[in-house]
Amino acid sequence: MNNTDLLLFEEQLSDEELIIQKSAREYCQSELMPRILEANRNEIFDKSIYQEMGSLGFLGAPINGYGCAGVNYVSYGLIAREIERVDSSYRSAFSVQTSLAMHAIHKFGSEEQKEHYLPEMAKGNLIGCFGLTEPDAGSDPGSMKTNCKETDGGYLLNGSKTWITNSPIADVLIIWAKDEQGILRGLIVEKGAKGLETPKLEGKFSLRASITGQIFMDDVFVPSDKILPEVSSFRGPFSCLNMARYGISWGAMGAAEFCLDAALEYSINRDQFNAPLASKQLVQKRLVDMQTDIILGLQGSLRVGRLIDENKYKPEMISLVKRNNCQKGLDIARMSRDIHGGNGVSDEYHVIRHCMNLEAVNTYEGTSDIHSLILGKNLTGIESF
Ligand code: TGC
Ligand code: FAD
Repeated sequence: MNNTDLLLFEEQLSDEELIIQKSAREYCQSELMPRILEANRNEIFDKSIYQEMGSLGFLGAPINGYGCAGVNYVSYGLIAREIERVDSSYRSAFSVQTSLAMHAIHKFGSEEQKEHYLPEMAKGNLIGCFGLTEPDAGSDPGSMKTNCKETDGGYLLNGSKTWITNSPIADVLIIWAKDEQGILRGLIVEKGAKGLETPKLEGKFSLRASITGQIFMDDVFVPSDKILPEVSSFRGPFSCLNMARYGISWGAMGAAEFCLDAALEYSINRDQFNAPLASKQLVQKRLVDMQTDIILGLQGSLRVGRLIDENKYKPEMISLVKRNNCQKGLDIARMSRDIHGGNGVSDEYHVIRHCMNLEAVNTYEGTSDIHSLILGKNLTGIESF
């Protein structure tokens, strides 16, 4: 038993899960960690990361067939945790491709759509994005204005989306829009379509190694065979969000683990008042608070993952771990930054980057407050959105 794995987390993993965890950790530490400082400073997202992740079977990992690995949801969570131990931007890239874009096509697409898009997306040759949020419809996507009207051979799509991960570099855009009857539709729009613009959002001081943009659609023609045939309500995008939110609950703990390890090492090695910082009771309490929240947060995600794998999950379980782990992850990152003193605001120590990232992670995929309200509705039976 080591000092950090007090509840023997790893004993609960199968041999296959341990192998996946090990290979994910090795790739992330050897290939992603050396790139992140410059990528974060200069807002670089290196598209070849998608092909690297594809070659390791990470993209669309829980999907069976279509060139995907077909692993369980616990393994998917373990991959998210390892990626976000390096940076939330890279986990965002993994989540959007796997759980939002590929999952939407796999769950709601036609056989032709699956065969056409999924193998190339699994290899990282086609990059996906997921357009739900609009300038006036964030927490309340039901009030979206983006619409599609039937025309000869397909639909004409009009509207705008904002805060969309990957939109400026996406080849395959999953767009959510209401039709003339007010029914929600999922449409696959391809890069280069006439009337489509995807500008980058500038000035983002969180997830700087992820590219985020807007989507403007002016009479974009979408042929009938690019409509996702199995979606006709918000159950569609929310089902994708369930899986992405679950992955985030693991990822936030990966970032938190990095921050705890950094705070531990720093406080053991830094002397003030003739003794290591780690010898001070105040510092030890903070380190132990961090450790406790990580151990319990990982147990929560593991339990939800097992329930997803047994097909026994409810969305509220996912809200519980997304909300808890993101909030705790952010608190841990801030504590670690404080323990690092002045050095804590230097990106060379990496914890300020995790603080900045976890601000956005706490907000996207349903803000902390929205998950409180989902859980509040479940507890009281009273809706309060
Ligand atoms: P409501 O009336 O409750 O439900 C409408 C329909 O949806 C169904 N539903 C769900 N189905 C599956 N899973 C869930 N979690 C579901 N939640 C609701 C529901 O059963 C109903 O189905 P049907 O067939 O009967 O019509 O919907 P509402 O409009 O009252 O919304 C409730 C609320 C507030 C919970 C919802 O709007 C919400 O979750 N808001 C948060 C928005 C959000 O999470 N946006 C995320 C955008 S994507 C993103 O952030 C990507 S970041 C990516 C990255 O870089 O990692
Ligand atoms: P608002 O909904 O305006 O909320 C503002 C504040 O009000 C929050 O604190 C919120 O909790 C609170 N609030 C809202 N409603 C209530 C209520 N009923 N009661 C109490 N408090 C309330 N979206 C996509 O579709 N695809 C993406 O790929 C994507 N990527 C993103 C990447 C980044 C970096 C970021 C920051 C966002 C991304 N988003 C994406 C958008 C994200 O999902 C939204 O920002 C999020 O859902 C919140 O919406 P909003 O920003 O409009 O905030």
